[in-house]
Amino acid sequence: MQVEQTFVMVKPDGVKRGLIGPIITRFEQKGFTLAAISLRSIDRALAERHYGELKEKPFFGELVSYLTSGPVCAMIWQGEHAVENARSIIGKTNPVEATPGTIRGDFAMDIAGNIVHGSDSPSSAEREIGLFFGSGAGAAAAASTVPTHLIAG
Ligand code: IDP
Repeated sequence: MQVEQTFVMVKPDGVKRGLIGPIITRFEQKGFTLAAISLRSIDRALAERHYGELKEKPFFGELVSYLTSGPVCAMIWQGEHAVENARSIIGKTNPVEATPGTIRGDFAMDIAGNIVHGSDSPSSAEREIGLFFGSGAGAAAAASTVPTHLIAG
């Protein structure tokens, strides 16, 4: 079986509120393996590329400002059906609709501050892992027996 990877990011409000630990715990409890982690700031160019699909949305400017408002915690998590399993424990985009027991259902109130991101498909995961960790990082992390800890500016 090929291990699937997904890209997960604790957004600035999640970092500010001290939720990196509880979010990591949820992923570990579910059965995921942490493959890489990086606490870092991101600039507008990276935020715009990450959310490029949403650039026509009326909230795009607000979204980019939100994402660049403080450090984020970028992670690669791996395991079976990693993308779908991550989306399932993260919960719906709008915390109002997110079921209690999901991360957004338990920790967030508002769609503009929904504290965590998870890739929506395996191809998005590959693209986002490349954007945040560099191309080839996913394969290198998958081949490693210990998490790859990366510190970036
Ligand atoms: P997802 O994060 O659940 O995959 P997307 O539709 O890809 O959902 O939206 C990306 C992010 O854009 C959301 O997580 C949220 O932070 C933000 N967002 C989505 N819709 C709105 C909105 O109506 N107002 C403000 N921000 C929004």
